[in-house]
Amino acid sequence: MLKTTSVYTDVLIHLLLILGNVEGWTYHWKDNETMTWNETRKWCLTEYTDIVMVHNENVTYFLKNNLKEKSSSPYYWIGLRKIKETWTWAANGQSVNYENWAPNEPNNNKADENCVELYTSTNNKGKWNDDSCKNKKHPVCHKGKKLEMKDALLVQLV
Ligand SMILES: *[C@@H]1O[C@H](CO)[C@@H](O)[C@H](O)[C@H]1NC(C)=O
Ligand SMILES: *[C@@H]1O[C@H](CO)[C@@H](O)[C@H](O)[C@H]1NC(C)=O
Ligand SMILES: *[C@@H]1O[C@H](CO)[C@@H](O)[C@H](O)[C@H]1NC(C)=O
Ligand SMILES: [Ca+2]
Repeated sequence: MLKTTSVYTDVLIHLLLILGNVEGWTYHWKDNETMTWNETRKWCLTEYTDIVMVHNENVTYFLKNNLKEKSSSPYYWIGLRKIKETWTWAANGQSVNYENWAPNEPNNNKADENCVELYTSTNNKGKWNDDSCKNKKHPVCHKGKKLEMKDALLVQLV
């Protein structure tokens, strides 16, 4: 009985992670492929809703806890890039108000850093860095479908 319960709990936790969501958005990424920022956006628009918007601490918290921890590049692209010197979210065209830069970033190295990655290293997990849009990193998308926790439970019972 104890064993069954623990397996059940395990499966449940796993499902909740897969279907994990923040305010109705679900998050989707690839750990085994890398793309430029433009390719990432294209892939997200095709497969999901858009390249991920990290517009508050709850999204940061979710990504910090679910993306794969890495000790070095490549990390993950997020949906923020510079348009006419303003950091702008691709998904809604709005400029940033919540920001979560790593120390000494954005530094616009070589005057060619117009896209933003999210670090998943131990020291800077969840922090942002501006980088060249041409570099290849893992994509993170979001999907706008409303998904409540009770729906996650329903899926498991089916
Ligand atoms: C990455 O993983 C996905 C899901 O497991 C798989 O469908 C895809 O073929 C993999 N891609 C590569 C390049 O290995
Ligand atoms: C990305 O796409 C935009 C708009 O389609 C284009 O203006 C820009 O040059 C592209 N950037 C790179 C690095 O390919
Ligand atoms: C983060 O989530 C908590 C709990 O759901 C909520 O109370 C809070 O308003 C959220 N914060 C933001 C900035 O949306
Ligand atoms: Ca930088």
